Amino acid sequence: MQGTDAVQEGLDRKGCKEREQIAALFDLPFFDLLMMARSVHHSYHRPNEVQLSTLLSIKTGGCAEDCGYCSQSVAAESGVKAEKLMDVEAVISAAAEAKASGSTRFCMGAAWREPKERDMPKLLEMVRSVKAMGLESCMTLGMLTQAQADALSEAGLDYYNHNIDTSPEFYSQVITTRTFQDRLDTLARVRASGISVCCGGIMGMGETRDDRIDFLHALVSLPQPPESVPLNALVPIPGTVLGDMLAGTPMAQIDEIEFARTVAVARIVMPESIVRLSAGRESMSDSAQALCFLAGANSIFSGDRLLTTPNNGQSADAALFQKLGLTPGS
Ligand code: SAM
Ligand code: DTB
Ligand code: SF4
Repeated sequence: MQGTDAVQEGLDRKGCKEREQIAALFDLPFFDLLMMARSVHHSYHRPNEVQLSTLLSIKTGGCAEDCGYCSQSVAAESGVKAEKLMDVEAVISAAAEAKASGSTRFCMGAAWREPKERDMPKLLEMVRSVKAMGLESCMTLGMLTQAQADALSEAGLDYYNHNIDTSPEFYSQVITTRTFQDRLDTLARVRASGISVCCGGIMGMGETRDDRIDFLHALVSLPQPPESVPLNALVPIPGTVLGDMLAGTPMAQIDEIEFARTVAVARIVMPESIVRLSAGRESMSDSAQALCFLAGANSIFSGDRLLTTPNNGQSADAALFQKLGLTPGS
């Protein structure tokens, strides 16, 4: 194990795109890693601000993909019913509520392998309406063609969320219906369209430390790092492959210190990115969340729901922010 000075020197010399440097960060004593991450965080961000995003599932369930963690896959027996794409008016009223509750970004998620051409006009209208309300817009709709990415960009979409989810090596144990390369291809189209990239993954799916290193290495190896990096802790949903496999085996899920460690390494290797402490906060203690904020997480999903699972809710988050002296950021 190298000491902090040697790791810092390696970073200064070789940058943080080398796998070896990322592995060395993971190996640091926890408090040294936190100190380093906090120092990076102070240099690049307002240290006590946490940005709030609100999620809305605009098209729930019935998805043809087989992502092992997801309640919305047709392969899951989670009880989530397939619904059709929401109307623009209903999306606008949810966005108004999100804005009133202090969110600055509204993220619309659809359970699709990819959007159909017939859905595009409605999706573009949603983007324009959310933008007109003074909110940042984000969508996550699955794979995109270049023409679809360009049309969303033209409509004013600020961010597109498309996760690599895990390491290239572990990926095929989680999803078989589309490849890691498919994800990279969509990310390249999003980047080419001028939309900012939101890309991260899930911890606690049974992956190893090496997978977490390779996952972060894949993110920093993109032609440009994502502007926004959601780090999710697996929400084990009964009826999903991973939910059923991991139910009752808490050890298989991510250890809170290891999760905070992953946040800290992400903060150091992607200093300018927003790192979002995403799904999984409901099962985390206040202290575990505080560690993640200390490690450099500076965004959360606010509100009672994520897509199909519960989230901490506004009053719990307000109380936590009060305890920690955090303020909602822009
Ligand atoms: N269908 C689109 C797609 O997969 O690109 C968008 C929605 S999908 C639900 C967005 C992301 O949410 C996934 O890539 C995954 O990282 C995360 N996610 C889904 N279910 C989760 C769960 N049970 N626990 C943690 N994260 C989850
Ligand atoms: C992301 O990385 N996490 C969000 C968002 N992108 C779309 C989704 C979390 C979903 C958690 C499980 C659910 O509510 O179904
Ligand atoms: Fe479909 Fe997205 Fe769920 Fe995968 S994560 S099953 S693509 S909704």
